Amino acid sequence: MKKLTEEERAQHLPKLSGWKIAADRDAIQKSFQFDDFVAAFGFMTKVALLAEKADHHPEWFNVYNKVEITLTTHDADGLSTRDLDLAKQIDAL
Ligand code: H2B
Repeated sequence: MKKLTEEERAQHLPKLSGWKIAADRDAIQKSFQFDDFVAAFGFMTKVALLAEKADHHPEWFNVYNKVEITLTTHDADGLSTRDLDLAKQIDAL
């Protein structure tokens, strides 16, 4: 797995809605808010199934109705196309 080049970042990252580059590492992050815990956990369950299928897993934090997701590729020590793909799939849920 290769890290995204500067050209790839410039081309693809602006197209992702709501995903921000992390301040302290080479990763993208987005916060999601739901009506309640059941809705948040239902979303996490769907993301977990996508992640397992893609063999690419999020780092995430949940409290009640809020889910914060960080995507990075550990095998590449930074952002790769796998993160872009998973971000798009998450946004399509
Ligand atoms: N998830 C993420 N986010 N980055 C990885 O590099 C990664 C992963 N690697 N899920 C996969 C699993 C790897 O460890 C397994 C062995 O395929």
